[in-house]
Amino acid sequence: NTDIQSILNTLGIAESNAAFSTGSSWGGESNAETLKSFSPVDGKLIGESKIATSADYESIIAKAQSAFADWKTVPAPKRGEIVRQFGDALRENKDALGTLVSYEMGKSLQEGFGEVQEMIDICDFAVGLSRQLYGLTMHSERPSHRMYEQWHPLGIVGIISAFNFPVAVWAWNSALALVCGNVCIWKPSEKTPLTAIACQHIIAKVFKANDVAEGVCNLIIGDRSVGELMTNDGRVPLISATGSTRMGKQVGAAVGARLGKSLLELGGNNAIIISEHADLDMSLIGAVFGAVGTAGQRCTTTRRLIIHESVYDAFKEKLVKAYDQLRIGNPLDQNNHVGPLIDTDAVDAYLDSIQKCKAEGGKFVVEGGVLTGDHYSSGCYVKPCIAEVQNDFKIVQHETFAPILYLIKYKTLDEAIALQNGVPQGLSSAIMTLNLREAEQFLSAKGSDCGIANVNIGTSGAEIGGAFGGEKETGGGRESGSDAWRAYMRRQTNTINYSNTLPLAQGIKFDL
Ligand code: UN1
Repeated sequence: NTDIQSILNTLGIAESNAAFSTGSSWGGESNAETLKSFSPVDGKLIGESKIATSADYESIIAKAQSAFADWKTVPAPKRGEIVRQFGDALRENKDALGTLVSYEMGKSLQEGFGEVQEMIDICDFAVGLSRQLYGLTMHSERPSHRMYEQWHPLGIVGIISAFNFPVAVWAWNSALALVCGNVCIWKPSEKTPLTAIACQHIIAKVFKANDVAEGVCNLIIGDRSVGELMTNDGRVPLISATGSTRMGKQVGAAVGARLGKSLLELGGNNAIIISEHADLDMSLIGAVFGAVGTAGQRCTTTRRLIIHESVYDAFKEKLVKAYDQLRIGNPLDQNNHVGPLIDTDAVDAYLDSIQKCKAEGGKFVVEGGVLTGDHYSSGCYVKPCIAEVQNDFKIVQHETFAPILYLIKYKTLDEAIALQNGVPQGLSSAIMTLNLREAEQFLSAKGSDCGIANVNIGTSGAEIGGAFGGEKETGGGRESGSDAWRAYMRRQTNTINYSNTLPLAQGIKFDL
């Protein structure tokens, strides 16, 4: 743990116990309550921070508003230059930040580094984007007229992120929001405040070195009441929220009631179809990483395998053997495959889902359970498990954020696609097949109904270059690559008349 202490020092966590930060200035009312961050790795208290009050929130909004007044006038490529330097600062801090992600959240060290890599990649993407925020030009129906559209910044973007990707999701949102000319207020998950504070230190240094106004990126620590201040606030035109479908419905309703914009990234119930034409060895890696990576706590985690009857038994046998070899333990030890769940509430939800699955008739081919003993003293380590189920079980229709994998058998591809689509969520999906007809049908309009559909790749581990998000109860938002930047801007249509008359559109005559 001396290592962890030196990492906390490197990242500047040790000296901050604040409820909020506007760029480089940290604050919070002195009587504020504190939020404690315990590591799921060993159960130890890592640090604590104050919880923001509504007065703190008001001072953040004021700083953000005044920062926006300057930032929106900075040319986009110059904003891109700041984001480029932020990417470099992340490169310098990759080891420290990735390790803290692993320790505070519990994902494996490699995945912690991978998460910081996603942040670096989105910065690179945003830098290029800063010279490409293209609008279209149109032909006017009137002579000597020109029409075109421009994209302008929105203002304050409120970012609500989840514990499972405690830093990358903020970076996807803020890197794009910043080059688009917005300012951000970030409310991280109350389960992972320290990684957020580390990120704020990193970006604040870049701002300071460039004389960028405080308040371009703001951090506000708190529970859901702090999130509610933002979702109900007309001064925050866009709320980008990642989390459960339950949370998203509340956020969407609150933001919708004031006709604000929301970008929602909610639950998944992702399946891989394993066809009779699949390469089973490849499928095994995709399925097992998808199901147990991040201890089943990604929104893209593989929750269901829909397996052709002719390969069902053979594949099940491979899975059982693979699960037997999984090493569960301290995620900072690179020999382990699976780390802990985020907290003991998550362990209870996992146990409850196993019970419910059994009650509905699920048959476990790999049993679950909570691990005990010296190495598991946090009480957050569980065994990844596998159950044979029917797709219409209530528990199978529900996203449990834990490593529980469901097996379902199919006969025809049409049936497999119907099963894959037959859940309320629509985030990620995949088919394992070497058959072109099957692959193309899966990707066609009568195929997967998800925002992400892969062939011979599992459901998790999307690259940042594509638009990330899903349909139905996943919320419909798209973040990260492609043209997801448009969600962070407002479109303005401009028509310019350079003639010496004023012709009206649609041929309307209006003479005085
Ligand atoms: C999430 O789980 O909220 O595609 C994001 C993936 C990662 C991002 C997951 N790149 O699995």
